[in-house]
Amino acid sequence: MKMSRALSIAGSAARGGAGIQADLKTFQELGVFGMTAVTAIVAENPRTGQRIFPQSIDAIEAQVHTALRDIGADTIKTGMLFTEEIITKTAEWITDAQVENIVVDPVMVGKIGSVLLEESAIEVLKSTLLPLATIITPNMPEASELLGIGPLTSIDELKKAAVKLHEMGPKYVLVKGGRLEGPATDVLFDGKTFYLLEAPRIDTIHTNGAWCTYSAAIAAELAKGSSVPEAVEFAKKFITAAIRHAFGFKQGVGPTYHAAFRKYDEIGCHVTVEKLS
Ligand code: PXL
Repeated sequence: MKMSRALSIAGSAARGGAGIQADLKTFQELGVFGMTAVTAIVAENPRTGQRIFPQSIDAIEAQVHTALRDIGADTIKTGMLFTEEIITKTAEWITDAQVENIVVDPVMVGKIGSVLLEESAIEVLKSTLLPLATIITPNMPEASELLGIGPLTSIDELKKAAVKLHEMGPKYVLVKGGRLEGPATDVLFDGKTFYLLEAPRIDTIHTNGAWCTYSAAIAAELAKGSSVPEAVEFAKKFITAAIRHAFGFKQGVGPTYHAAFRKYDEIGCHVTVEKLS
């Protein structure tokens, strides 16, 4: 049996719903062999404030090299990279690795406000990592931040942002539009064609890890050989189910449920295709 493989270079989210933990759970759900290189450990404590423990470049590099040398990868996904130096090195490792699919989730701020990327690192992210990506998956605030513009407020603005982000060099751009009113609509753009992916809005506050999980599902489907539009359409169904069956545990914004798609139902996602005029 051929086993597809995905390596996540990202932060560890101690609560288990986001970051490396979301990636591994999602890869497992989708039948992909998951590997990790932990860039930083995030253990948020509302009483003592944010605690982020970045790992040394040596430690991150050792993880990347072990995984790629001994197992190999069909997809590399990046999440929380935190510093300029980690981004620069990650771009070098990705260039050397010659892996087929590169998913760059330009993680900046977590659902509960954790700062997951230093502000000074944004320019380096744009110049080194985005051009290497098969697909980048910003949410609306991340898209605004990358473009240095104000908040996006409509599908039309999401499309314009996708066009500008595409000029930074990735093959595909997915702007995750979950924060607009109405159905949860995302815009995928490949330089010529827009794909608008629409799913029902789920009324819940428990969406911790939703962005990571969505991008991880894309990474897994690409590893198995799907095209980018196929992978994104499947991932949209996967994340919609994960949000619908999310958990409120003891406190705060609870995690999405990574196994929901397999366990419960297939929630439809409507895709509209438009050519750039
Ligand atoms: O969901 C964004 C995210 C990414 N990576 C790590 C996180 C979070 C949010 O909490 O902790 C490590």
